[in-house]
Amino acid sequence: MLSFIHTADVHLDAPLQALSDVYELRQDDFRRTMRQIRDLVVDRQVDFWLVAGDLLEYHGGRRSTALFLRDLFASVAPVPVCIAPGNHDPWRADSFYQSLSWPGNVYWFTPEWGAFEFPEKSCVVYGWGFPEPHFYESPLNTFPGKLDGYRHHLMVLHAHVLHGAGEEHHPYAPVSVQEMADTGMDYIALGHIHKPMQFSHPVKRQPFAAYPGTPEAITVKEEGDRCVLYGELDHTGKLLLQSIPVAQRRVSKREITLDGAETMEQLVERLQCELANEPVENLVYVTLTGERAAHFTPAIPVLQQRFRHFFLIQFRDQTWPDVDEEKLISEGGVLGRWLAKLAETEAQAVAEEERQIVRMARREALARIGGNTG
Ligand SMILES: [Mn+2]
Repeated sequence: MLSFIHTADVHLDAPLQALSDVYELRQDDFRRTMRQIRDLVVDRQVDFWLVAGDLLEYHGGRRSTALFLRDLFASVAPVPVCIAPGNHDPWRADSFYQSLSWPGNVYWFTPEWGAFEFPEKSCVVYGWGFPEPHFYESPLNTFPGKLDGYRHHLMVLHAHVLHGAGEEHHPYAPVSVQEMADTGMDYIALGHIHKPMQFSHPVKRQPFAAYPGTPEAITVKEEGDRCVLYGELDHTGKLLLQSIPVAQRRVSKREITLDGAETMEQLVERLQCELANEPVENLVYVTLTGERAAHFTPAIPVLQQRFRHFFLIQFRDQTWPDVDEEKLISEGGVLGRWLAKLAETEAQAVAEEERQIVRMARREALARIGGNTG
């Protein structure tokens, strides 16, 4: 049996401007998550730690963070740490990947295909790394093939797995599921896509490649549990994959309607009620939505202040005022004609999707008319 921990897309030292004053605290979270992954590697006594790129940013990555990684990787020795650079951390002469001296258990993949042999485990780990932030071809075009005489074959690769037609010119190493299957790997540890995803082998009908997703949320889109993958490969090549949550904090996106609130006090009370069960350590993104009294515009700075006990909370106002649409339309002014046109378009919409878009436009129009441009 062979086992591994698969990590990707940690994006240490990424320029996350939206975090403003909690940026360094988040960087501390990211490093803590890396330490937690290290503990999994040690506690589960895995054979490999596979890191599929976008680990430490090429632009803005700090020497101290590189030193942190060096010490962290040294602490799992002799477990091999196999790293394939991605588009955010390409294999460049002036990157810390090349300028720092790394412990002997760290194996770097480069723009020349690499194959590290571990005879005592009867395993080869193959990999390739980005030379530049963009790479328009499939790196698998130049894969030299499997080595003979080994039972297990693993690959580490930062790449964009193609899903449909028209994506062939993707700038981040586009590869197809068929190309991956043709390599004959038991498992391909992928990086790049921040959403967890597994790919089934077209013949064997079992997972053989996967994106673990970000282990700690980078953007507001990365909600809920964030994980690394633990994998076990038995002697017949059967693969077991398990997601293990590791994130320090979760992103929580909330849509909250004003529900008739027309004073700040009523609104704060409503939000207190809605957010009562929200853990304070989360990154909370609240969108205020629904109709509101035309005379009342929520004061966002007041909300930010009143809910500052959250680690991070951001409010966005997408409410629309209860302006009298029919009255405006009957008066026939420019605003009335705008609303009449939108109502007509909505009535004529054939597809539900089209209707949704027109409704969004109508809300936007009402918000502008009500003087709130969000
Ligand atoms: Mn990437």
